[in-house]
Amino acid sequence: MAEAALDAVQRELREFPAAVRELNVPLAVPYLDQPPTPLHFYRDWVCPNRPCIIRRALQHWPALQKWSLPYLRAAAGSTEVSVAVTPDGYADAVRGDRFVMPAERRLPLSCVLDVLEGRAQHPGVLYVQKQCSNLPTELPQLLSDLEPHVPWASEALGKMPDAVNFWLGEAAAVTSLHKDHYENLYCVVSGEKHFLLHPPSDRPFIPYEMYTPATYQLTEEGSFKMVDEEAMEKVCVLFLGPREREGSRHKRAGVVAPCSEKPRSLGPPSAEQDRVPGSHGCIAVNFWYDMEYDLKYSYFQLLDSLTKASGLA
Ligand SMILES: O=C(O)CCC(=O)C(=O)O
Repeated sequence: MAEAALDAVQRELREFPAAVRELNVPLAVPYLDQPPTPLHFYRDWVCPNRPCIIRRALQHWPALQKWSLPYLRAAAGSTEVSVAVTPDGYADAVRGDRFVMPAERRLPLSCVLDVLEGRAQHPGVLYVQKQCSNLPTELPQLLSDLEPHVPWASEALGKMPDAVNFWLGEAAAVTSLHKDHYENLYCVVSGEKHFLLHPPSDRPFIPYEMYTPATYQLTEEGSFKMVDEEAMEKVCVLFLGPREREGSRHKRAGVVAPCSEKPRSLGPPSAEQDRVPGSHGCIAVNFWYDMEYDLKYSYFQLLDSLTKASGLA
């Protein structure tokens, strides 16, 4: 009897992602030709947890005309920034039985620009990506090139952003599958970013596992060592690498392919994000607005608990 109940729960969970996608997850992320009003933004995108790509949303930002690698060098070249350095471009990624965080270097922005422009070499792959409002804290001289928030989003959400982050990296720098508890307005100022998004309803097919945390250390000779973070507890990480996606369980499900990609974007994913590769030297800023911990969040937690309890993923 208990086994029959477990089978039934697992069957429901397996069928759930496809049912949700059929009901309201479009295969491609829709484009808007202009920024929405706060009301439309909230009603059509935030409330139903739908990502969108908004064209012509940043036209009035001086950054859109100004920001290039030479401009960043002139405006902030001597400023030290935190740079994530990895051997292969994957920060916060699963490697074997470890969850590995990048080595963090403080480097003048000009060093990163030298590498991006091919004037110098640095071991590993560089990514300026510290997600603690690194734009105002590390590069305040760039702030006058953009707005401090996205007014129609702030009005829709009834709050100001918690963090404004600056992203600049090599093409090989890829952000791994993860989920943030934020509404994310991601603004690509120069270059291209590809986001692959999973709706939260895909949870039954997205495996979370416990991994020992470790950090890359960059040695004097320029090689990388993986060092365990002994003081840290094991971390629960979702991991869906290319190999796992090919795995039979996911293949059978037929639903784990991410739903879309967004090359140049401004919109709230409200969703799990898959790998995020960008073009070489892509310059982006994103605004994180704290999300509402409403009934949708609780339903997601229930889905998460049922998925774990039934041993599905
Ligand atoms: O641009 C990236 O590499 C990742 C962006 C991201 O993870 C985020 O906006 O939360």
